[in-house]
Amino acid sequence: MIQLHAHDDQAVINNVKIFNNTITDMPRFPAMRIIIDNSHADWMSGWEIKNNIVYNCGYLTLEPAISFEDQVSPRYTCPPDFLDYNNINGGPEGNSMIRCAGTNYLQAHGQSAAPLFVSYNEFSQDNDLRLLAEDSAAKDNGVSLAAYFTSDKDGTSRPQGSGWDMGAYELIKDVTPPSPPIGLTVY
Ligand SMILES: [Ca+2]
Repeated sequence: MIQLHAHDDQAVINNVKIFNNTITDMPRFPAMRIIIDNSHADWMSGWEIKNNIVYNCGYLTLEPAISFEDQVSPRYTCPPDFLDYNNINGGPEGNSMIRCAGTNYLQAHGQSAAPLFVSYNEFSQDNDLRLLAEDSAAKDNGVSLAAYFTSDKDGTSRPQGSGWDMGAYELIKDVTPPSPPIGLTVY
């Protein structure tokens, strides 16, 4: 879980960037939880949360996948473009919602289908969370963050294919041509 908590009048949390993470298997808790209970109105200046995959986090209808909580009162609305291009799917037990001070928040360019990983079993330590070529949720659906970085967790340069992938790994296209047929008899 990524949790940030601003809890006194000196605490302002600005310019937080959460980019291209893959977060899985935290059912019953949000993958990201941001809490404010101070008096600053400008606490979210410069925030960007983009290109992340959040899968099987949150809890059914009860706990969102990403939660922004204002414990004083709902004094703000989430800015319209700071949280976008994320692939959020509830998976077996989780939730796909983003909640901002009690209101559900919809991304302009979000993806809600389940990402297809190379291997995945719930709670397994052996999962390979790279994308399968058949994936259509996260592959090529991200936004360019080249102003900040241009490679993935493995060092592969981004983008590959037609666009940035969501999540920690950029799918490397298989460009090897098929082998010629052998043993072929022409009649
Ligand atoms: Ca790509």
